[in-house]
Amino acid sequence: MWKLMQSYIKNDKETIQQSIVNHVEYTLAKTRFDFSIFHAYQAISHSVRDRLIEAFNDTAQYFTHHDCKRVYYLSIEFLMGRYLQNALINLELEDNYKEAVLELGYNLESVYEQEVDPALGNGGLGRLAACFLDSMATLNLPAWGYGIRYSYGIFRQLIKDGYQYEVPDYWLDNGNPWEIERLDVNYPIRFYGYVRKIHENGKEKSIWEGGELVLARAYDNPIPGYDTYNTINLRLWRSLPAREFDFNSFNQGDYFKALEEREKAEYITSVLYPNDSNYSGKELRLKQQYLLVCATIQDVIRRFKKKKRDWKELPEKIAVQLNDTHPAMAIVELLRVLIDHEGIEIEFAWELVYKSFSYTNHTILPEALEKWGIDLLGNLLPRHLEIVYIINFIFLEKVSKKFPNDHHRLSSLSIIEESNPKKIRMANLSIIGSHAVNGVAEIHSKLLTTTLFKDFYELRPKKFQNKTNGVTPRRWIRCCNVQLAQLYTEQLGGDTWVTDLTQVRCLENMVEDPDFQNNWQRIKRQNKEQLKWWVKENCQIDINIDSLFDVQVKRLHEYKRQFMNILYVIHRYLSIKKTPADQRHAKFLPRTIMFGGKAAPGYINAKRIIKLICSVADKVNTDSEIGDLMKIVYLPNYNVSNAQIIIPATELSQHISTAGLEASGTSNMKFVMNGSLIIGTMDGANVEIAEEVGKENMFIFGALVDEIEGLRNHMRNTEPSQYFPPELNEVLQKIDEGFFGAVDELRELINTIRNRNDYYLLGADFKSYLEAQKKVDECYKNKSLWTKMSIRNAIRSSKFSSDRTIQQYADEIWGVKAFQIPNPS
Ligand code: 26Y
Repeated sequence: MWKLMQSYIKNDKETIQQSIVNHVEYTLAKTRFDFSIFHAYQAISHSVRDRLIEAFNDTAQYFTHHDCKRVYYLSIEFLMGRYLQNALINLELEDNYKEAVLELGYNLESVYEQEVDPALGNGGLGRLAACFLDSMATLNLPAWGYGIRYSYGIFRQLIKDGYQYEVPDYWLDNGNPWEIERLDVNYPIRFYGYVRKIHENGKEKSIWEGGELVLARAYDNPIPGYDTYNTINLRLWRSLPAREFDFNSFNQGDYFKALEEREKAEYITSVLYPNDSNYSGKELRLKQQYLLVCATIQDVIRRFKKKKRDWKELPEKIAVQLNDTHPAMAIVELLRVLIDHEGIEIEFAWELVYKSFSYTNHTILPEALEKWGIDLLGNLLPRHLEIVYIINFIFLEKVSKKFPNDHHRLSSLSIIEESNPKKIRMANLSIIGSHAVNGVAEIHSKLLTTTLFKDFYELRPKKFQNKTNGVTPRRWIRCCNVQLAQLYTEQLGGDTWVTDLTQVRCLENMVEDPDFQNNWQRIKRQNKEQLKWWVKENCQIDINIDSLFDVQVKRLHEYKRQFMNILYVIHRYLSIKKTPADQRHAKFLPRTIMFGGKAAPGYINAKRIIKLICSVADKVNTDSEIGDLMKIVYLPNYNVSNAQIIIPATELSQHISTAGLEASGTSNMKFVMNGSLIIGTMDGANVEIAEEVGKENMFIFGALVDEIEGLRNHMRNTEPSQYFPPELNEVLQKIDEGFFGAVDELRELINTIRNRNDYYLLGADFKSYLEAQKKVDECYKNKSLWTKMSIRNAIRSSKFSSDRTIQQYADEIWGVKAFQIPNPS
């Protein structure tokens, strides 16, 4: 019988201090009489980790004892951000530590700053996985995340002379107090080799052998839930040389060569690919994917087999969620293990597989869809290629029964693209191998069924679902906006809103309350002060605290249209210049326009957009006629920690993608929760935000998704100078004349929208963007109106809690129930 032991750890101030000091002395081997803030951070983290580990072990035991169905969330990226504050808040120990640490001579907030950001992700998809872990822990779901422990996370971005420089992010330099290295959890991973066929009991058997072996070692990262003792796990794999020695090379005396070969194994998990929009079929990337998948499936099966049971129970005991197609080889890998190692008949094995898997799509951009060349795949994973062909054959047979002689349909549904060379379409494999497929916002899920996956939808309409994204209110309100959190707690008479965000809706009756409005404004102002300080420190620019803080932070991409934003900024600048000096302050409201985000290292146009923004910033910020009417800032190295400062300080945030192209967006949700107003298009989750907060509380503009095709045709058939509004032509001409310098590269940039190839329709949306901006200015003049709109945005945003999202996944896709471990204290 499972029994909960009394917790060994006390959380009074003295015990906490003792544990910190012990770690200083015995873990770090530093003297307890004099230690730096960095060592304080390390010792505090170890002390918090001790508290996590108890709960972590108990939770694992509890799940095993109850033999619950488990969820495995597979993702090639987890963009976790800093741990310490989040862990303390989820354990409800922040106040205890604050006091304890202060007496030891340190301010806890400064200690937080010591932590490097574990940035094992690019952007939206990786951060979503991190929010989901927090919600799965908080909702007491028996869930684990599986990913890769890259030695280098996303690069650190430096901006020099208006150009982006990429610096490697060796985040493990100072060790990682949060992880638990599992020396005893190592799985062999094979690459290359060949498939040998043998006959056993009249049946053909496939044996994959030869090639190279490496090991995947587990590193566990405890994830505490909020207001629960449950603590789940993020298991990250690191590649290591296999233990077997290559005796041949050693015996032939080529000792160093043999060692060199071994060292190569470590390279597999060394670096995160910094591209999130343009697929390129690199072998190393496929090795990373396979390592994740192969180690995870071995781990999952080992856990399933701990108890003696029938294979038919597999889908009742496991649910595997694929975060996009990156881990989709798991489908083939599980099938391979079942048929080749466990000797299960393929039809039955296949049923077990697709009932266990589900797949989330995050983009409809064709250039981001994964397709592996069959040569590359067949060379690295020969048995998997065979199995893909078998899956495809069985699947297409069924299709042709339903749609005889429909070759067009068959070729669009096929896993194999009949190009030269042939390619494996990972999205098709993922759909065929899953019982549920979902998009990440209503409009995106709808587009999947009507465009990209139309043929699949016609085949199995019930497979397709929507799960609108969400973000965790723990990190994105409670941690990053402490004062707003306090206000909510005071007003609602408790902090249960942190796990039930729908409660803040009750504050609707406070919208008109002048005291509440004042508090609201005071909090925003303090957050603005903090950002002002950050900007001074990191960009050496003084910004006007009374100006409107206007922010666009996200990965640089043409479809996200940072380009359109800066073109508008130029227009605004030119308009100020044209206005007589004595009328400028009456006519224009001061604005601070901030941009931030990384460009993929090889994405030339994205880098040109950064250059344009910085060139305009240079010109405007040093123009004495402008003064503090306008400042432009490029916030360097946008990441999770900076976002926690930027988002609460923002008054207007921009989500202005061409309709149909942003699957969801998640920062839009974070901004709204923190009382920012949105200027945006009817795209991604903006559409649902408008439903929740009311269109009248946003600045919506631009073409709708059904208008895009018509506009593109119009654009291709019209002279750009005629189809562009005059304001845009003027701006483009200024850039062309060299008004902002860097003529050659900026001309290349503007040529991407001239010459009838304005694919992202900046020209078509520019006019309505100008009008929306005008409304922003009018509205900001009326402080009380703006404040009311801001409050309404925040208190109507509860739909976008990832708790809601995860509950829907649990009920409608995974079929898992909560198991809450009783609190021992
Ligand atoms: C294959 C490779 C080039 C690749 C690597 C990373 C392709 C895509 C990605 C990442 C995509 C991503 O982050 N997508 C974003 O996912 C968010 C979470 O669902 C969405 O909110 C956002 O709209 C979408 O762009």
